[in-house]
Amino acid sequence: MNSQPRRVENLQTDKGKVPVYATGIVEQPWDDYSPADHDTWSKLYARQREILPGRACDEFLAAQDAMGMTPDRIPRFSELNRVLSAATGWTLMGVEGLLPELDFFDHLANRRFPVTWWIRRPDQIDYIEEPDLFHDLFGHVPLLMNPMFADYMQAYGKGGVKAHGIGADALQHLTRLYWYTVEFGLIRQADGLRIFGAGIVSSKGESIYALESAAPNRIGFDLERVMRTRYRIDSYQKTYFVIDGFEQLMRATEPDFGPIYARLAGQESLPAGKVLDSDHVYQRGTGEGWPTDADV
Ligand code: HBI
Ligand code: FE
Repeated sequence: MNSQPRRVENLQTDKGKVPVYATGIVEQPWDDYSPADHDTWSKLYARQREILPGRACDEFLAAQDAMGMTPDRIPRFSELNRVLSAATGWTLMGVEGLLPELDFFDHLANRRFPVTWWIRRPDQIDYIEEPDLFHDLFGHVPLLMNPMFADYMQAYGKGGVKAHGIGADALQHLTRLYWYTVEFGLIRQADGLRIFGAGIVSSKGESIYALESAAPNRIGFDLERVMRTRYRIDSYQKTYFVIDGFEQLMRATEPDFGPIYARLAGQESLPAGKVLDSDHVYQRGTGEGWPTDADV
């Protein structure tokens, strides 16, 4: 489908110029995808599946195979939903793009994952700023087949709805938890560190960088440490956090976050590249190539 989504051009908001997408749920226009769209999916799928064995965690690879994603063309959400809803009760729904946070949290809280219906153009194959169908479907969706991760994502959504009611600081702290786990998380396996974050598994460059580069820090996951830590939007991460397993994520979201937000309110946010004496350090990065501009 060559027509790009209805994108309300960069509105001036209190956060400066941000791309604001027309929100709303859309049926996947599967018959309208062009041959170029299917070819982009197929190229990206093959390229990632070429480099992910040995890099992505076992659960991710097993789940992607169990879902029966079609490598040669864009999968139909309706077909994936049959398998996914039977496995963990999650369903996919098509959206135009980034949703307002409360909408997004509410969908997660009800086991609905929003998937962008359009895929990047061929000339964007190596990088696209906003999440497209490949990022969401290839990156985020497979792990929703894993019961522990599926529970974590729903708990995160419920927490997000609550945090939205508390205020911006709570939301900022919770967004960092999403960023350093769901998007850019690493996990420890018996045979080494592996990737589970969607932002990494959907990117060739970062799939290699996150595990093999000497530049970034790799630090053991600690909930409040993560929630204090700024991050990068437009470059590879300066720090990757490593969970011991999905149970650790589940346990982390069990307590009421109220007291945690209260504690965090009195603490400085940490620069993305900082290492604390209290950190469990897998790698203290060299910092080579780190951007010098401000972290988010
Ligand atoms: N909307 N469709 C979509 N997908 C996301 O991943 C997403 C979003 N809106 C907000 C958002 N992510 C982030 O702010 C999360 O940290 C909440
Ligand atoms: Fe994402």
